[in-house]
Amino acid sequence: MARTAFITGATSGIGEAALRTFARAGWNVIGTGRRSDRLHALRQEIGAQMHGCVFDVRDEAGRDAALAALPPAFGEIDLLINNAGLALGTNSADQSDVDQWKTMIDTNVTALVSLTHRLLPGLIGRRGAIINLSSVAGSYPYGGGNVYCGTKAFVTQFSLALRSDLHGKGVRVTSIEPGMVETEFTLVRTGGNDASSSALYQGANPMTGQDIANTLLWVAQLPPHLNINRLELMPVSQSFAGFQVART
Ligand code: NDP
Ligand code: 8X3
Repeated sequence: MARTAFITGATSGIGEAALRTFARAGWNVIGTGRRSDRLHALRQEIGAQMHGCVFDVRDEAGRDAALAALPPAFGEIDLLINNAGLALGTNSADQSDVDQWKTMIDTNVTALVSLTHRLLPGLIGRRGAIINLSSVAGSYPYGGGNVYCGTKAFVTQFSLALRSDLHGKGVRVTSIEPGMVETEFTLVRTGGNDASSSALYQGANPMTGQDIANTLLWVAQLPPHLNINRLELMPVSQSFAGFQVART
């Protein structure tokens, strides 16, 4: 019987590529997002193997209504991919908008833990798996990253701590930590600034949503006795820079 993956943030970027990739590999896929037109188009493309759920991940009532309405063929979730997330702004902390900070925390942290908690009993029952989209931003701080970096550090550590709590229960948990992936991420982060999004990726040969989707599928289809705890990926063009020193 086909396994079922629940993929949040499937209307764009990594999640959208994952939806197609898992469906092609024979999984039943549930894709979520706020943009119903995109989910509708994906359903048309992928067919009966896909079910779309339109809700804002921060809206628990909307999420639970969507879960309660899952068709029977999609009711038993084997894999949760917590992918929906965003960065807002690149200003230094003192110049940042606190409402943007709260939106990142509500989306990347609160909604992620709430959905995980909601699906955990079923995942334990089915000896399923959870893959969380963290980021290199969770390990390497950078100027203007402030709360986004903080949310991703949370996602990584939450993933590792979940592994401890799930000890002996046969549930796999993985933190995926990509560097630069060309998606709508920078468009969202800059409030729709096409030019600055294109400039960031220009000539960088960044990773693609498909690169990450292939990795997600590989992790998900490993033999059940094998757990990837965390996995960091970067394009070859991206690497590390040094510390900064403010001199008087
Ligand atoms: P995109 O902006 O292309 O996709 C983000 C997805 O998240 C969309 O499908 C969007 O759907 C969904 N989403 C965002 N907010 C909400 C919300 N409140 N409710 C429901 N869905 C929401 O970005 P990526 O594909 O790049 O990002 C996916 C994940 O990967 C994120 O967690 C991001 O932090 C992480 N990541 C990205 C990297 C990159 O360089 N791109 C690198 C490392 C990690 P909709 O708008 O329709 O609701
Ligand atoms: C996205 C990667 O470096 O823009 O998480 O924060 S980065």
